[in-house]
Amino acid sequence: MKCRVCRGPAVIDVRRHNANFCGEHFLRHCREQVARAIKGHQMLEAGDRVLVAVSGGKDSLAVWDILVELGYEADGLYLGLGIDGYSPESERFARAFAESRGLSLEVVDLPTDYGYDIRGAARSAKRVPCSACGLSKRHLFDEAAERGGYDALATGHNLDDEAAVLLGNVLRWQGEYLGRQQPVLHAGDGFPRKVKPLVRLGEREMAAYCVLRGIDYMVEECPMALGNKHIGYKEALNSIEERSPGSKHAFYFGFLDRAADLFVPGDDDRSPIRACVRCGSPAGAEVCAFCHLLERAGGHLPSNGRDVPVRLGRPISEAR
Ligand code: Q46
Ligand code: ZN
Ligand code: ZN
Repeated sequence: MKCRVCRGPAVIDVRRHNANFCGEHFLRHCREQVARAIKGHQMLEAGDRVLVAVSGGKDSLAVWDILVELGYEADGLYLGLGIDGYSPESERFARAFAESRGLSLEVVDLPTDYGYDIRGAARSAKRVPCSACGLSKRHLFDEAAERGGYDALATGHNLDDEAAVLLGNVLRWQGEYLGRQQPVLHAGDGFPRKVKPLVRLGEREMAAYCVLRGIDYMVEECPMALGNKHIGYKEALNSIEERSPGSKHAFYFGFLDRAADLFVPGDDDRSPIRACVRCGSPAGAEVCAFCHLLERAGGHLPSNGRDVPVRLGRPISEAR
C-alpha cells in the first residue's frame, strides 16, 4: 500500500477517495478537506474567532486542532453533563488537550453551575436523556458563543454523523429538521453562526487523525448513546458503505446539492423570536425551552452570589 502523494509506505486507506496516504499526507488531506468545507460552504472567513464545542472525544478535539492549524483563533467550551463514569473522564481529556496546546478552554458544569444533571432532567421532564442533553447543549453553547462575541460556534459533527442524522430525518420526512440540516447555519435572531467543518471527513479518518497527531481522546461513548436510533442508522450506512464506498458522501452531499433548499423555511414560516423573560435568550415563547427544562429539573440559572441570575458572568439585565 503506497501513499497517493509521495509513493512512500501508506498508513491508511480512504476507500471513499480510492486513495492511500502516509502519515504526513493523510494529515494534509484532513486539513485540506476541512479548508475545502469551510470555503465551499462559506463557514468562516480569515481571522474569525471561533468557539469550539468540546466533548473530549476525537471529533471535537480534532476539529479544534485543525482550526488552530488553519490559523483561526479558536477557544473551547466543555459542558459537563453530570453523567457518572463519563463526564469526569471526558473533561480530563478536554483539559489535557487544551493545556498541551496552550489553548483556552471554558468549562461549564451542569450540576455545579445549573443545579441539574442529564439523567435527572430527563426523568423529571419525561424526555429521553439525549433530548434533554441536546436541548441543554444547544442553549448553553449558543449562549456562550453570543456572550463571548465569537464569529461562529464550531462542532465536531463528521460525515458519518451527518449522514446518519439525514437518514433518520428522511425515513420520517421530518421537514423541519431537514430544513436545518446544513453544514452552516447563519447567525440571526440572537443565535450565533454554527458551522460543521468536519462534514467532508469520516469517523475512521478522525480517529486516525488523532492517533497521528498524538491527541488522547475519550474513546468510550456516552453510556446514554447505547441503543439510540442514531447508532442504528450509522450501522445501516456502514454496511452500505462497505459494499459501495462513497455512498455516505453521495447521500449527504447529494441532499445538500439537490434537496436541502426545498426544506429551508421561508420568512413567513418562521416563528417570531423574542427574548425569554427568564434568561434573555432567543425564544419562540415567553419562556424558552431551556428555562422550562431547568424548572422541571429543579435547577437554577447561575448566580453571582447576589441572587441575581447571570448569563454565566453577567447579570441577565446587562446581558441583552
Ligand atoms: S452526550 Fe448527550 Fe450524546 Fe450522551 S446524553 Fe445523548 S446526546 S449520547 S452526543
Ligand atoms: Zn505521502
Ligand atoms: Zn430562558
